[in-house]
Amino acid sequence: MNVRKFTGATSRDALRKVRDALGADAVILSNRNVDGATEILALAPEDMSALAEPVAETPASAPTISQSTLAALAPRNVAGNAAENNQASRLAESLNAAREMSAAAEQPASTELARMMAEIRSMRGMLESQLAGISFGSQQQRSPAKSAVLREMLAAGYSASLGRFLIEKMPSSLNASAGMSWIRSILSRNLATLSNENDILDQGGVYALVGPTGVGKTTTTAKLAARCVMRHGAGKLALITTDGYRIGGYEQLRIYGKILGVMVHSVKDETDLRIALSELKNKHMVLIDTVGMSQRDQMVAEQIAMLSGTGTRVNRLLCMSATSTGETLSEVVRAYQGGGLSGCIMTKLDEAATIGGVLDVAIRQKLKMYYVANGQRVPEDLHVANRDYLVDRSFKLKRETAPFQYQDAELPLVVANAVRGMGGMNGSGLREVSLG
Ligand SMILES: Nc1nc2c(ncn2[C@@H]2O[C@H](COP(=O)(O)OP(=O)(O)OP(=O)(O)O)[C@@H](O)[C@H]2O)c(=O)[nH]1
Ligand SMILES: [Mg+2]
Repeated sequence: MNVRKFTGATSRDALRKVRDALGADAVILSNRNVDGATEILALAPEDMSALAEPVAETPASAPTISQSTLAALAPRNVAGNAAENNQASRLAESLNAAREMSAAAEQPASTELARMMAEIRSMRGMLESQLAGISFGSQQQRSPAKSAVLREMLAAGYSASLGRFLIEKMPSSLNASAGMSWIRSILSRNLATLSNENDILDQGGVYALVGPTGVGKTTTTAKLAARCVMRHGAGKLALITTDGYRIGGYEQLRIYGKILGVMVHSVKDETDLRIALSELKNKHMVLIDTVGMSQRDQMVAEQIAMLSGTGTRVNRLLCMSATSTGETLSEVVRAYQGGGLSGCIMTKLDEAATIGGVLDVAIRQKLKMYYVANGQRVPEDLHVANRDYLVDRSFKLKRETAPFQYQDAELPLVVANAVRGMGGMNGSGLREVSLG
């Protein structure tokens, strides 16, 4: 493959040079400004065929390794063994070549080219993941504290991608215990919680509790209703359920309503809900209990449309059971996100062996955590979320997770997989994690 560089005072000049040298069908790989001039990297059309060859086999013609890749590999190059060095630099070169080429995907000239670019992108993903594994392996040798911290995070249920992201940023001077304090403070800083319960109870408004089946929506609605009644009186609150057609659905909330002295309205569809909300607009607070549905159910989108189409602002609070895995919860958030969730409520804290997964998802998705439910008792088992307590607790929970623990030697693989799964070195949601 023969990538050529053309420079011109303007884009037009540079493009003319490309056309003169390589013809009208030249493939532009990149176009950027360098010191006020335009620099274009281009490829002759006949050279495109070279792109179809496996990238890993063409390190000799690959451009130089990028600075960030070098930085990731540097320690290994000093201390590591020669074979691994070679493997790492071959990977780095191939990765760089794949990167350069995938830049061309911005202007696919044909389906064939698009197909090749897709292949290149997938190779790039694979190479990035392998590099991450190798670079982590070398870091592991240099800094056992970082490995120990990562192992702790994984055992607490946090994702490998968040773990890897944070231990990379963790100051190397810290030992394992200071490292854990550092991690706790970063996690806590990034977990948004209700600063004061007045924000919801005194401000009032319409809140709908949504989420998968059986996570505790009805129970939590009753707990919230009780808190509201205790503070403002039963007359200020109304309850609505969209759970009218399941046997016992309406009944469950109606019983709680009766105990609290609050009317419970049952609605079937958007029109019903619109009418009910307009009749109840003089209420300080309206709580809507919704029918639970799997995040994989297409009805979720209909429910979001129903709640957003009433003309009244309905704040949707997602109930996330701490007993679900982080993977499941990520899926849940994606499905229920719709036009935007106001926040979340963690339920079943009392049943969960780890709560890192739910905290991880809340941090990554920037979901403000309002409350935490830790039992079946209404109204006692509901607490305003406290970020320091939750993060601390995530590492302190006694857990029977021995069969799920990773050995040191397995950690590089876990990290490599995390990079792959997140679609690159900077997984989604992680770039915005604040470190100080
Ligand atoms: N241990 C524990 N159980 C809870 C908690 N919250 C709710 N539950 C129990 O979980 C079960 C389901 O609770 P519901 O409130 O009916 O859940 P839901 O989300 O309304 O369920 P669907 O309407 O069927 O989707 C009940 O047995 C509750 O008592 C909690 O925080 N901890
Ligand atoms: Mg329910």
